[in-house]
Amino acid sequence: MKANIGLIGLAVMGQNLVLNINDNGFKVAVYNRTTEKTDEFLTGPAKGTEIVGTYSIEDLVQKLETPRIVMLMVKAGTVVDHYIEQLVLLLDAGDIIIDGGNSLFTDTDRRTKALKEKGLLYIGTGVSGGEEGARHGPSIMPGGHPDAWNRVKPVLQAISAKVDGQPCCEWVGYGGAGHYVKMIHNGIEYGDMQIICEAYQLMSEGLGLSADEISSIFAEWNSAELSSYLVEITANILAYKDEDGSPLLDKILDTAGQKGTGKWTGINALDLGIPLTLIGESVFARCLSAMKDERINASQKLPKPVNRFEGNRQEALETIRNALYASKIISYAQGFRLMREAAKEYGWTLNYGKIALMWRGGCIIRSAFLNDIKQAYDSNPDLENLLLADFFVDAMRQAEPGWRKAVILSIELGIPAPAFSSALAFYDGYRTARLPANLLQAQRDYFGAHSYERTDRPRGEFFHTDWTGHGGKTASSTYNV
Ligand code: NBP
Repeated sequence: MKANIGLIGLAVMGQNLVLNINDNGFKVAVYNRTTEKTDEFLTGPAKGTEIVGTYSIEDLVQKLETPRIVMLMVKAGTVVDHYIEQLVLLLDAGDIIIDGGNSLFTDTDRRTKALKEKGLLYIGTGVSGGEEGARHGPSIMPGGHPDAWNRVKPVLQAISAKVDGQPCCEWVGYGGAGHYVKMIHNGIEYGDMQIICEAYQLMSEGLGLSADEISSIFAEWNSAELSSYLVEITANILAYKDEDGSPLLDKILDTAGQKGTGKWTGINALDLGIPLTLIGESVFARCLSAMKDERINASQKLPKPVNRFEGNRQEALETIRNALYASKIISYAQGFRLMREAAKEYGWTLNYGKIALMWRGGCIIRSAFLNDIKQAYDSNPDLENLLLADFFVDAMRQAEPGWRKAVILSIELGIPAPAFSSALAFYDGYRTARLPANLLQAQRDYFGAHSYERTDRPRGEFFHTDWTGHGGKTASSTYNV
């Protein structure tokens, strides 16, 4: 009997997805560049299963039923192109290639179009949930050639996580749409992690709480509106002891790594002109953390405020909880706003409620809060911004006073809270009808004759002033970048 699907790439994600697909009653053939890994997999985790090993791409393709489905679970970038080039020579029209790695959405767009020319159907799908998710049910965000969807839907929905019986896997849109939504997911993941880290530092350095005390606080927060996988694992991490009985966390070097999806999200936001401040700050916070030696040097030369926390701890904890919740709302509002702009720019019809549902289970950012987002979009699919949904208007109203106090506390104590504070600055800007950009436009016109619009004249009419009395009358073009 031929295999239903072939999978290339037997690292952590590939191996676990294959076992998951096998558990769901589909026969899988596998291939990996390093053949020892294939052998180790077949004699180890895959022992006793129906999984078939192959040692060449030709053999893998021959072992598949037609029309064929080949899934790539390899390092993003040129490795994906390398495998596509080989597969194109072996596959027939109507066969499907799925890239389940973290590919850049513009690469997926390019590949979808190029393979369509050759009669092949390409899917670029986000897969989130790490090792555990891949094994027991990840969140899956497929996009690409729509004709491939009905054929791969039974497999992808079967292996995905389920929430209230619904699969966390739905068709996202044409070309790079699936990988785009996965990129935004990862950006939001960066943001969620950063705000949790800021809460942790305020509690440890600011309020002087121990790792065990902070662990209990996160565990308690995990039972209400902040309930999420990342808060849950944070409580576990803080409670984890090294061999000598002290918290392992205290011994972990404070330099963060990154693989690029947060950076891509920030770059895309800059390209589309959408403020994505919280994710941007989260990427920069990782960059700053990596400048360890420079920071050590600066810590000896640049004195910190001598202020100490002297208030009521319980009240301060409540303000930090407010800051975490409000900042999280800002981050998701910014991320969904960026998706809305991308849909317009790239011609996609994105279903934001379904995206929230896909993220509700299986993935790293899964949280109770995504239900509230889904409900907001269910009641108004054209919602311009999550911050304008009644539920979030109320939530922000309640959290704002505490959030402001937590930011003030961080400033007074000299503890960095870039995501908490920039989110608050964004919020204050977003709900301000008149910003100081009038002065900015005047400055641009003064030095560069860039012209400005007037509040007492219709929009679209541009004026230039000779501010010094010795400038010319010629204005610059009024294009916006
Ligand atoms: P990796 O991202 O580490 O990729 C390992 C796979 O790529 C192996 O099969 C490896 O083959 C193959 N590979 C490499 Br590396 N260079 C190659 C080359 N030059 N030619 C052929 N094959 C090559 O594995 P992963 O962490 O399982 O992730 C797989 C994909 O899923 C990535 O795109 C990743 O970004 C994405 N992802 C990862 C996670 C996660 O939590 N790890 C979560 C979600 C998505 P070899 O065995 O011969 O070296």
